[in-house]
Amino acid sequence: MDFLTLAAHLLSPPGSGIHTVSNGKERKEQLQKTLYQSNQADIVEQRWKQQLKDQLGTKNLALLSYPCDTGAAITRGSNWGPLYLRQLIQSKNLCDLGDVAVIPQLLSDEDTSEQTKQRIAMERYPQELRDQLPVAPLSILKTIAAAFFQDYPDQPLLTLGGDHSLSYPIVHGWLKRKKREKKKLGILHFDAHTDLMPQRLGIQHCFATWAYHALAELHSAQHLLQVGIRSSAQNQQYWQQNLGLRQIWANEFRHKGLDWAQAQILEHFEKLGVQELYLSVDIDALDSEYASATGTAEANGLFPHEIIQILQTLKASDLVITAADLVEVAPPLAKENDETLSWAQLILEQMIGNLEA
Ligand SMILES: [Mn+2]
Repeated sequence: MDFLTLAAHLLSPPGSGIHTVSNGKERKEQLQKTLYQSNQADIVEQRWKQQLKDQLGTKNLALLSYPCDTGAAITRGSNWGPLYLRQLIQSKNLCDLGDVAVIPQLLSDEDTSEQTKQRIAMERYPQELRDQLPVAPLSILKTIAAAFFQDYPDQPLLTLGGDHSLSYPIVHGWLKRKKREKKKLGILHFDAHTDLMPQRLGIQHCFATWAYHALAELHSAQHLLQVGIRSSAQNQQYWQQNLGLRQIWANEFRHKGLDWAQAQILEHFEKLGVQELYLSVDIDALDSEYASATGTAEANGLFPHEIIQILQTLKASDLVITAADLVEVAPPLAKENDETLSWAQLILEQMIGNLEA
């Protein structure tokens, strides 16, 4: 099935991915008024689909929202990330793919019973497509991402999360399509955590495992570079020796400085001959002083300007970022005078600057 056909069944207009009837609908209506000058469902749907048709296949940045945190644990709330972040993006000429239409009690189809899948398909999909379409959020994302990169390989994609589990399905689709062009590919990953577990409590695909699964699909483990790590059951040596990837931990970053870190990142990817990068930014890479509205905030992290400057340096280099995500921003966890969203906005603007041609 092509992307547009899938989008009609698996995505919904920006803001509508969290099913709200009365509670919590104000922000959705506000966003849709801003984007489509209406909050009437049928008009919003019509204008969203028209814009999609006009913008798909151009070089305009495609934006996908994943309003789901079922893949997280500890403290939730990042399902509201996209609705808040979308409102902060000023950039014109976006190709807004909309929201993954989320059933918040589910994660992956493989973890969902046949009975449940059938019941949801009956509710959501036309009869002829019921046994073909996924129902759980991560599985929907995997199908959508694969179709997007297949149909529009030259259009950059930014995904707003949501919890970090979203990165694997996107990276999977990105790698699969780009490998066909024999491109040399790498992943740059900012995070306080490694996300390198093969599984967590028996769940294969969740926020703590995405990088492990992405690693297996890269040309070699060295093609994944993690920056900002500081909360891990194992030390740096363990990860680098056992899995073979490259990490820059937050303490080393602080000790040796931003200029050192920038040079390391550039040199590392250049030495491998990497041409295109996937960028994943977990907001908890930032020090908890700057990012407390997130599920697992950690002290002693990076400063916003450090991430921004690294991205500016990349922009000036030959390394091109063609897909990216910003994850784990959880607005409901914000305390009084919290500035997480302002810092996230600054980083997001730089990310968009990197992705736009
Ligand atoms: Mn993470």
